Amino acid sequence: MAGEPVEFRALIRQVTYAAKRVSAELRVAGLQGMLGGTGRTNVQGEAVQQLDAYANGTFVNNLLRSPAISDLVSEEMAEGMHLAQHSRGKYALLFDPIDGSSNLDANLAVGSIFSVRAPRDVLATGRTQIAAGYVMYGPATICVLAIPKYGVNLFTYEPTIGEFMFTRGPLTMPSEGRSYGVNDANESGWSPRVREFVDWLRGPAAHSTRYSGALVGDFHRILVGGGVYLYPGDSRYPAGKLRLLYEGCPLAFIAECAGGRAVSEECDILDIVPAQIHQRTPLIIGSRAEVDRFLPADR
Ligand code: AHM
Ligand code: MG
Repeated sequence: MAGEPVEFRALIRQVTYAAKRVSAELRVAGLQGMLGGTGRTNVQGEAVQQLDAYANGTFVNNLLRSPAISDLVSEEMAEGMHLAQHSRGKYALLFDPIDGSSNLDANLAVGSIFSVRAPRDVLATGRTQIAAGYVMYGPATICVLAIPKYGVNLFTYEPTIGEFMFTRGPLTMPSEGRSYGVNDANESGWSPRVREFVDWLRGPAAHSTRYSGALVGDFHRILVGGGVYLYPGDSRYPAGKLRLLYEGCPLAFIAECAGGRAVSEECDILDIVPAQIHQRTPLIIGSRAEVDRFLPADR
């Protein structure tokens, strides 16, 4: 990132600093009474966990320090936040502070997802993203960062010195894989096309099921090993469950940067023009072979 503007490097530093604080809190949350819910629901009607609130506050407080950031959009905030004191900031940061919150109480992997845009592009297509990444809090805390000029690179957190160290990259997603991830309890509410696709994955394509309940973990498995993750529309969530701006778009940007693909049930995720900040989308993401089979690229 040596050639990037100093403001961009400062922004990434603030994001990774917030992630280090979250990583530290996750490690002791069970000892600090920080597991379990807050008793509140967020704008999406989902129960807010104590760690969702902690992580959101940690990201916001750190990002407020960066004059480069003029706008924040978070899964945990009903409205976007415009920082009048940084109105000349070049960037908007859109983020999901804790992805996979239902894994928290079971001490399973969770993540944070982020997307960097110009402030004027918050409601433009995902192709306008400047960079995107995620942090996965698993056995190791890792950060995957996609910047078109450098590709997709992986950094591992070294807690004894408190730094994310370059580990490998640029990463290329395998063109096909052997596993798929979907919540098959929703099968009765899927469209015939989704059912047919999952039948193909289970049958002729002989994929194994791998579904952890945290998109970041399931996507990361596919980034390194190939395959496909899907959360299609169903009868409970006709427009899909996942959010376009801070889940679908950043992961689609990373997938494309690594040679993979991400689609809704109609088009490429990065071609969708968002109507509002908490918009949901179906998401089918992963290796080209599987995603092209679901929605041919030349359709
Ligand atoms: P969250 O950001 O509120 O945790 O919701 C997103 C999560 C994804 O990480 C995960 O893939 C999906 O929701 C799991 O949903 P379900 O429990 O319906 O399978
Ligand atoms: Mg999420």
